[in-house]
Amino acid sequence: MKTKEKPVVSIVMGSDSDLPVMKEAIFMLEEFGVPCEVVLASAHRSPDRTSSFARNAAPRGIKVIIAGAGAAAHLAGVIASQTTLPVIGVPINATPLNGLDALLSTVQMPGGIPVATMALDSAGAKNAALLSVRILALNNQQLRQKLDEYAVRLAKGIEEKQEKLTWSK
Ligand code: RP5
Repeated sequence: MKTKEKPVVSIVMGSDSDLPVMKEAIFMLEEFGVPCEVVLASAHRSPDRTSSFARNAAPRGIKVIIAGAGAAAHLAGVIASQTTLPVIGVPINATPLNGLDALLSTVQMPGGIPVATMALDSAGAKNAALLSVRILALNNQQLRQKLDEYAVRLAKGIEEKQEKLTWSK
């Protein structure tokens, strides 16, 4: 998938079966007006494509990489080993191990190769996008403002829920 604007965030997925989860990251980046691209590359099934993607991301102007994968999820780590861009990993529940396999494979990187590992599944995909925005906002005042407004909306949402809250013993 390509956008009209030059993408600054790459959302990489190990399989098209990861899209229902990773679309949360796409939606969130759209909400913040951050142009992204969506790339299919598998650490195990297409290692050359993954390597080529990782090595060419920075020269193409990509600033942050989000990598979502399930099973023995080495995608984020393999990408992080071939770029100095920040890499955010989203572990996905895709096997009978309920995502524990992907979580451990993504989070437990050896010292020297960092991967910022998010929560499993949709919350992780959403937070990966928000973390990308926070990184980009370090030198983008407009994005910082949008993050502040987003935080206000979150807080208001809780207050509204409080108003509607009913309970009985
Ligand atoms: C991983 O294996 C993918 O990221 C996906 O989560 C999982 C299953 O892939 P499919 O068999 O659905 O293509 O590489």
